Amino acid sequence: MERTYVMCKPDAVQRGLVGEILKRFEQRGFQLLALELQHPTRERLEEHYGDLKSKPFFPALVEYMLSGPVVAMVFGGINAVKMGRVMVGETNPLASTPGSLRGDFSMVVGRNIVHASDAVESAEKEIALWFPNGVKNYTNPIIQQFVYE
Ligand code: YYY
Ligand code: MG
Repeated sequence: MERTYVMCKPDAVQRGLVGEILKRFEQRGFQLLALELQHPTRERLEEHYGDLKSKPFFPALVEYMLSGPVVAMVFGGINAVKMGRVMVGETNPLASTPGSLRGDFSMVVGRNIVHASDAVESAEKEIALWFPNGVKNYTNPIIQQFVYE
């Protein structure tokens, strides 16, 4: 089962959008594998966004992500990574279609409410970073029988 890392950013937590974000992944058929409200350190955020270190927006991105707690989540599913990106929408909310999370709940790139991994390899890295004690698998017969064929 493929896994993806999804994170409600501080603006989503402050705006009370955590339930909405979780609901959409659940109702689509993703399996919830981990969920935790966290107050991330600067070090963890700089690691999470490590490939963006040289970008001009990096300092502002880290400050935004440090502005309040986040909700870290892991979801499993067939094509979970690609599907997760579709649920979230484009990086810039201006390009995100209504129906996607960013397309429904955000206006600007610097407050785009939610993160989802962009590749299977980065998903596994992010899961290890945000859940260093590991994430257990469990079977869900409802999803197996009625969401998948
Ligand atoms: O994966 P995704 O979040 O869609 O975009 P990334 O290119 O990985 O950038 C991470 C994060 O950085 C983005 O969600 C907002 C912020 N950002 C920004 O503030 N300004 C940009 N021009 C690009 C990205
Ligand atoms: Mg990204």
